[in-house]
Amino acid sequence: MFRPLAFAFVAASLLLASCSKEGGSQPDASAPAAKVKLGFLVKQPEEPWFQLEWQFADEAAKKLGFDLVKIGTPDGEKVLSAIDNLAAQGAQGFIICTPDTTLGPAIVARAKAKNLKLLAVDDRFLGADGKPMEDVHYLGISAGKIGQSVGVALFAEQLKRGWQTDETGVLAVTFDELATARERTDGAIEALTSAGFPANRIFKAATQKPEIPAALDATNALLTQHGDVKQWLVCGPNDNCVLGAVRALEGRGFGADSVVAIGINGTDCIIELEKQNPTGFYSSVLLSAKQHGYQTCEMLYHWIKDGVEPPFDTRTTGVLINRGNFKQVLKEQGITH
Ligand code: FCA
Repeated sequence: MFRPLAFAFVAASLLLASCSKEGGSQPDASAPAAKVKLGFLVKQPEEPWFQLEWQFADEAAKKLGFDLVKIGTPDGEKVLSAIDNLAAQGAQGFIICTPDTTLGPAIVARAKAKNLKLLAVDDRFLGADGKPMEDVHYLGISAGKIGQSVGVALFAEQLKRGWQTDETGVLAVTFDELATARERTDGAIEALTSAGFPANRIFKAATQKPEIPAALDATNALLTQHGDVKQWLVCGPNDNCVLGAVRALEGRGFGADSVVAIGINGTDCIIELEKQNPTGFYSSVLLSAKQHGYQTCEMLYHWIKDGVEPPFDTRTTGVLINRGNFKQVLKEQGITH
């Protein structure tokens, strides 16, 4: 027998139940949580260092189960449009190595406007007062200490080779507009002078950009003024700056017997160390791309998902690699398999 009243009651309660579900007034434990989406913006996507950061970020995305959007942002305009783009895609935050540290305040403002959390990696934001923005979460290298280890190693190689100081020069490729770069070369120079290397035999070649062609040009300009130097010790902010110097020195007949060059990154020099015949590029400080790519993602992910705010300032170290140990160390660090 059909009972209209009972039917109306059941239908009405079903309707109510579905309304309350859609209105969200009742928490629904069975609904899947929205997937976290993070951006990873880098200033020089062509540099192996940044490719490796991305590789480790991909590993973190897979392990933790978030979506990763990788964007190359070589200038300020690209950074701002990348932030807008991430927000439009529903991302909750991003990690960034900015193409210019003075963009810091503009990046922070745009991220805030779009409700995105951010973590700066490698290159620390500068405020309008030219000081580091200490209220922006940052993970970078212990630049001064790493630079010092380069200086100590260069001095040891000079002694080992028995090169006379009055015939030897230090060539420091510098990029002083970037604090982490300046601290690295300052550290190397400080270690060399405190070991006893004369400051007046240390020459700086300021590069326009931290990359091979610009460093090569800067070194060429410097070498024309120092034709009397017979052996060179070379340092710089990263592998590519040092490689540029090594190529310029080769152009003037300086090779493995008269050059000891030590880089930083340890990622952009792998092809160099794999060359059958040694070049002037002697070794590098391998930085921890895993911490810069994987750990930064992990920090941002937990901040967004679990409300665990990362520390404001995290610093990483490096390990010296050369032709003798690089294959082993790269394997140990999960860079090669
Ligand atoms: C800077 C340099 C990179 C890398 C990174 C850790 O961004 O430009 O090559 O050394 O710091």
